[in-house]
Amino acid sequence: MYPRYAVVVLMILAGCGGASQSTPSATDTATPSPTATATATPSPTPSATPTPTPTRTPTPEPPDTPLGDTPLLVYTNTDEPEFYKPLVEDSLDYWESRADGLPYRPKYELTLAQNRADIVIQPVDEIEYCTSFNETTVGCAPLVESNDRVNTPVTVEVERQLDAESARDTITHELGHTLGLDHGSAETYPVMRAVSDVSHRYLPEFDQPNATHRDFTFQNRTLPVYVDTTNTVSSAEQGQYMEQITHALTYLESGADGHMKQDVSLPVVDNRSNATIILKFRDHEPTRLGAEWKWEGEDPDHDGAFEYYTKGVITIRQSETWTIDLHLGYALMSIMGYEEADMPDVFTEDTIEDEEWLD
Ligand SMILES: [Ca+2]
Ligand SMILES: [Ca+2]
Repeated sequence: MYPRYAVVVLMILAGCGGASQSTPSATDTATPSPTATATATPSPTPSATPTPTPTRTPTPEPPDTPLGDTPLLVYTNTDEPEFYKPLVEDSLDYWESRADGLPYRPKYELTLAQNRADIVIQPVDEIEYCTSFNETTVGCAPLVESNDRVNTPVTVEVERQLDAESARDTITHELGHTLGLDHGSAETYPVMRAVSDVSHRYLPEFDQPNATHRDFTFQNRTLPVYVDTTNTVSSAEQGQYMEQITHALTYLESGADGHMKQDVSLPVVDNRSNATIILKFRDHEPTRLGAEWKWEGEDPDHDGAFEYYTKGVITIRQSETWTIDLHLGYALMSIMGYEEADMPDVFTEDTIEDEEWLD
């Protein structure tokens, strides 16, 4: 989602022309006449007081834009100039080439001198404040309208984790706000849409440990299980299946003979949408015997790997009902992040004889 605009700081530009006050020069003193008789000392003749020359007050020329005269100088405050420079150039070109329909005409120039900048492009780890912002906000800039007078530089924030295309679109969108465009302009300028899909790039400093490197692949230790036997298990078999399933779940909940490193809770639930684990059954195929599992997860650091799982789906294909608990236990421990070497032997022995295990 794009941001809304932030508060514009208004400043009155006061004219400060006016005459300066001259100090009159010292008065001359008349020399007394050299006669013995006292004569009246003539009054000193005051010198003329200079007339101050009024300074002409120039009529200020209005600046080309509320941000100042063009070209507006744009500085990007980043240690990744090679990433941002082409994106910023694209964004500036976008608006320069559409100047005719804009509230005022922009002309831009990149600068390497931050102290001369009219506009600073500022990549940030996170947008921390913006009008109407929320956690999905990826950019922020002030809305600068034609009659505004603003303190420059104005800052255009963009989240660093955006990939090149999303960063460019976001910078373009935010520059649109500095040109006085709000989200109502989206019909003419689609880039001004309030909400847009964005993509992220992987930045090593934001890396979080992947699920496969954590002790437990889920965030929560309670994994509700939904058993889906629709069209696959006859009502006559339901009891046997549930006995096997319950055996596997309670075995893991009780620690799997010391092999579980965490306390887990695996309640069976009636509602599929409440479940973290979905258990399904399929007909036995000779080449696909046993359990298959897959998972979904979240990738908050955008490195292409899940940091934690949110859902697991286990499908069991078996010819022997009595092996369901073994297949299920193995699949569950695998989804939770356990290697085979860390599982109880009964799950991994070549010849499964669990008649004794299930008692
Ligand atoms: Ca990671
Ligand atoms: Ca990740």
